[in-house]
Amino acid sequence: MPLPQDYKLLYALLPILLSAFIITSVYQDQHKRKPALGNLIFADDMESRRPFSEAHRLELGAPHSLTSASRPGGGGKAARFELRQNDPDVKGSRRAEVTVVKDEVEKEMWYAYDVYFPAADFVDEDDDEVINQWYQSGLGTPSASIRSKAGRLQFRVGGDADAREKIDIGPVAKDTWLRIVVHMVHASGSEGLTQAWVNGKMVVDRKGANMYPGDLPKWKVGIYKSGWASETTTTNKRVLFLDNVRVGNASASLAEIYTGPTPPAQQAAQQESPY
Ligand SMILES: [Ca+2]
Repeated sequence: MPLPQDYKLLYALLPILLSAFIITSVYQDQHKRKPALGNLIFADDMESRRPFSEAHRLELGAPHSLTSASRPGGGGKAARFELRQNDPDVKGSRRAEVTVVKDEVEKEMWYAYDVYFPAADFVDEDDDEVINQWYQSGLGTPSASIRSKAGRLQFRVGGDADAREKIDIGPVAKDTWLRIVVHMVHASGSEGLTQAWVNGKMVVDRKGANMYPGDLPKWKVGIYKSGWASETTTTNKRVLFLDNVRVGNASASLAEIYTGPTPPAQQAAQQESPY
């Protein structure tokens, strides 16, 4: 029996209607899982079972390299990084690192995280390690990085690999949370800008090149200890915790990127700074 004209039209349109329904569902599902971030292009409070699940790439050599842990001092969860001297090499050296953003990096950016160094598992020594770096692929040692060395945090930055400036930004305070915020205009020329705050206090305000000529850097956090690839040092283990990792674009602000529940001004008034 021939179908009425209306049914023929319905059957003809059915594949199109179904496709539209599926596309709409997938879009809505993605929308539900990714809340609007405003001017932030990455934000992870580490409360999910998998820390850094939305990051660009994980560079981990062992099961202990990156785990989900209780936030020291309470208040939910944090990401726990552990690097051991005898860990397998990852990309030619000892590292437990995450590339948070790569392709999303633009000329002007904001970066922020909470970091916690446990006294028992982060013993001071002269041999340094990188806890955060801006790395330009194929161009060797990072043009900008935050390192720990002999109990001090050091911001190393410049447009010439052999003459990067070393700026002391305070002690590697133990068993307490440090909130680090960095604002950068990435440039290999004089228009470059590097600003940093620790616990709301400005510790770097530097104009000038903060990268080598070439592509914009990717941003990495974790533990990278190049010395351990070829030698032992006075310790064989490094542990740190990260929480509230955020990356913002040029339209972000210090208040928006700040990694604490309270704005910097109030925070400074309520807490005694270790600096
Ligand atoms: Ca958290």
